[in-house]
Amino acid sequence: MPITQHLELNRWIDEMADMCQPDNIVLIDGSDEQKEALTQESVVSGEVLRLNEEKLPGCLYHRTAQNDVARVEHLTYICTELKDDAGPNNNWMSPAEGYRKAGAFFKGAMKGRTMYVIPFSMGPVGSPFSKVGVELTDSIYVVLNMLIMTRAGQDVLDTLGIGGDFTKCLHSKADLSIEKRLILHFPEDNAIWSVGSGYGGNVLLGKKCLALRIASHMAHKENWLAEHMLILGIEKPSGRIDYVAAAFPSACGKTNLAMLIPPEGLKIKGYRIWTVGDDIAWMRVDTDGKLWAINPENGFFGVAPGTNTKSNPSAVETVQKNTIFTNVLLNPDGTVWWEDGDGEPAPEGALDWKGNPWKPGMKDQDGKPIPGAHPNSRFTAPISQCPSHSYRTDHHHGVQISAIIFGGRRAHLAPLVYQSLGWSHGVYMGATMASERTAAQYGKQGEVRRDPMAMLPFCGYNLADYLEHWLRMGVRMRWQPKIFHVNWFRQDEEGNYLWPGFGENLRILEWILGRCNGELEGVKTSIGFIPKPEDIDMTGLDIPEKDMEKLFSIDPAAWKVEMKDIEEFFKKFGDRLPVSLWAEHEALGRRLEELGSEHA
Ligand code: GTP
Ligand code: SPV
Ligand code: MN
Repeated sequence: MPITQHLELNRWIDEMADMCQPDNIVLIDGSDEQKEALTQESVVSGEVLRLNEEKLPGCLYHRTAQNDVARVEHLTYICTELKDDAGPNNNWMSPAEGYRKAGAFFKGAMKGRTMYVIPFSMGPVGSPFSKVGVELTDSIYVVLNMLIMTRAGQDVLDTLGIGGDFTKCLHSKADLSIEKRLILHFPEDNAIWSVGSGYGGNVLLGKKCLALRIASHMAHKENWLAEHMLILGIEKPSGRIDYVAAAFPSACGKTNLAMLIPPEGLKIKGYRIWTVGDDIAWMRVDTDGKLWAINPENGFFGVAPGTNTKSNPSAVETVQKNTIFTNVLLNPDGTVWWEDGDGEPAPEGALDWKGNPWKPGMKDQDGKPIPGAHPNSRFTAPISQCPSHSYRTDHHHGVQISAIIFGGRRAHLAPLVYQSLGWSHGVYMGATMASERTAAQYGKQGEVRRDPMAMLPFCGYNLADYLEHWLRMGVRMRWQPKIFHVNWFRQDEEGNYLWPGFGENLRILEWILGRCNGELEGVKTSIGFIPKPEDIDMTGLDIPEKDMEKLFSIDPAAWKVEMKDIEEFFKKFGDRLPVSLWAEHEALGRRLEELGSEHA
């Protein structure tokens, strides 16, 4: 019997099964019974462990291979016929070479294993904003994660009917060797091939691969935006909710901002926060000329270290049940622990993310502390378990966006917040974003790299065309969201953060909304508008005035150095980079000459 009613899907499954040679093929229907049976099977095989049923009901524990703990940007490719269509921002292979190289690794890779067929929807099932994918995988861990992160199962197949479009997503762990690892995207074929990894961003193909790399390509053609952005709503006691979308690079605070808890000092104002999404936004200009956004995901794949009842109480509450923990420390009582989390790890019998006995304060041969949890250890949890989750997450049409916020980790240079002078200056601000590298990807930590709109690793086509697309999208809107840049990570001379961050960031969001709603005047500087000091509500927060000044100081000399680096970056894209971005660049240079010193 054919596995589904969809002719092309059946044909493709057969073809992939011929190549991968699984022992059998199982369709994921989305039922609780099947999920429980698969969980039990993976517990028996040791792929996952069940955690303490009393303290963490329904929770699972998983360790990845030690060489497989983050996205691998150097093994991630965009395979288009023309190299220029992938752009200097992507690794490139021709589709023929991609299929050949990865095909060799897929060949027979599922022998002795089951191939699971996961039909999933990014976005509410059946919404015209949503896209369907089908992932074939030999990993139950992937299935269990996809069941949380996406809407998956029979009802997705039902909407697909016998001929609907879907993204063909093929994944095999193969032998998990890094030499045979490739994450390939074929935007022209609407296909993804991922082999040799078992880590989240490389294998949960609905997430970065489909919802950003493939979707950004689709969005370019279909006139919408697929972005690495959180979405959050801020409700005033009057009942009005304003929504913002914010792009920060990986491990730079999206999950935290999306679940923000108002700080003590602002409680009296009665704000309520609604979490719509923490990682990805799909945004469209509707017939009203406004920008509307949905979160295509259904769960969080969040960074564990640093998550505690003080920094992010909503995340802590979210992960108390039905959560998969990956690469954290395992306590002997079947609970979990990570650095800067809550509680103490048990002194005896705790096992670190590698499975080795671990005690606080352990050091390696070079005297470096051995972490109990990997710095990129993660939790996978349903959005619906978040105490601030928005009922709008299931709305096919999403929410209307008032402000777009860009940001990164900058120890120096970028002020706490500033606003663009207009849409194209805002696109320039996003295009010139930079951030210090984190543990979410392989490479040297801490190094500043340019990461336009936090999309450098995720833009599935030439980034110059992407920036042009952003400029054009602005023209399509009759009502443009205002654009801002924030930096929660500015440091003093001793390397201490000047701004407390987390819940306190609401003070900055408040200013942003005040600007959007025309209630507040800004101070015009060479780089954009900054707040009048009295316009940031500092009730209950004691920061010395000189630190606040440092947080907003603009150093024209440092900005000129920055501009040189931006220039080098822009030049990589040659003639394809929109001229109006060069014009913005020159205008900034002129403003720094004219105004810079006044505000230094
Ligand atoms: P991805 O899931 O990789 O896309 O990351 P993310 O952007 O969602 O990052 P997340 O919110 O998980 O934050 C990552 C790290 O940044 C955590 O260690 C947080 O503790 C830290 N962090 C988040 N917000 C702030 C802040 O406002 N200030 C400071 N100093 N640190 C923060
Ligand atoms: C990121 O690295 O930006 C993530 C985690 O959100 S992953 O899904 O691994 O890409
Ligand atoms: Mn992310």
